[in-house]
Amino acid sequence: MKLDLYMFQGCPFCRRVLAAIEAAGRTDVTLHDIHKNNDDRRTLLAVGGKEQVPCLFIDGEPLYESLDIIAWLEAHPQA
Ligand SMILES: N[C@@H](CCC(=O)N[C@@H](CS)C(=O)NCC(=O)O)C(=O)O
Repeated sequence: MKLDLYMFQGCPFCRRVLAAIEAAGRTDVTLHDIHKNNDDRRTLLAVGGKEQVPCLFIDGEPLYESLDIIAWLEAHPQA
């Protein structure tokens, strides 16, 4: 399963998700900082339909809302 987290560093909701990823010791989530990479920002808008972060792409399917993302990650621990 391919996991891509669209985020930016100053976003408190992103930090909440990042803290959960770190606490779980996950290494299977690729980070995409939309403030550092314009292609990532464009991809988020094109696929997700809005620039809101955090957004977790699960095999290319966007999931918004930090608490929903954390709940999904907890329900799907790294193999
Ligand atoms: N309820 C959302 C709030 C996310 C949010 O407000 N993110 C801000 C950045 S800190 C954002 O992306 N704002 C721009 C937008 O919503 O288009 C969550 O918990 O993930």
